[in-house]
Amino acid sequence: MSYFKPALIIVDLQEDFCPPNGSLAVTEGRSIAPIINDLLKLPFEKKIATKDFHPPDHVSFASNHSAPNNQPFTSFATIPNPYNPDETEISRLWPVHCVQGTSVDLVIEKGKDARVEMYSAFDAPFRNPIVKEASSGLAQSLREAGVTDVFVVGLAMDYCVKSTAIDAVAEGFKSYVISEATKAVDPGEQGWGKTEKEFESVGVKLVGISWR
Ligand code: VGL
Ligand code: ZN
Repeated sequence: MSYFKPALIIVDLQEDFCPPNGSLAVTEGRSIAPIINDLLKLPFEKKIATKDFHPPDHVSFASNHSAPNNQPFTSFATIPNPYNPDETEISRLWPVHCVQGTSVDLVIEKGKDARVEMYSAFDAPFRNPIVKEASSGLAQSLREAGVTDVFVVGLAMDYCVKSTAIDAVAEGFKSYVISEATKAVDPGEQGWGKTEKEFESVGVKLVGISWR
């Protein structure tokens, strides 16, 4: 019996590696995104993504070295070999890219409990003991970080954005939804209109961004 159990590993498909604005944009890098979306439809046993996630003082950033050997793309530095502590290696220097804190720090998987619909990122267990095991731990991790106010954006305004923003209030945070950064599933009054009124009644503030 032969045995085949494939995994897919998607490496560093990140904005900083994509045109037009990535600091280390790979030519035509973004063009692979739809192909990878198709590959994700195939029955891989595991589908894994990596994320380049550097601290600001990372050794690979040309700007962390001194002139004249600090030209991104063309300069090299002698640095420890990560595979052998007794050796060094010559490593290429890059523009600052994929710095921690410049994209998402935490991804919350939600809707994981097969029995229940769960729109909220908080998986608010205080509302339904059934979902206690599914609790995302988001409120706890925000509190641990000292967060006081949450700004919610994304899709869809009248479902998951709404539930998340409302649960944030229930969890004791000041909660805002940024109007330019969300869209509703249902058109007009049914979607945006009703939701806006609900926000008003529970204390979620629908705010605009003034710099754009
Ligand atoms: C990468 C250069 C620097 C990569 C990451 O993901 O290929 N390249 N950091
Ligand atoms: Zn890197």
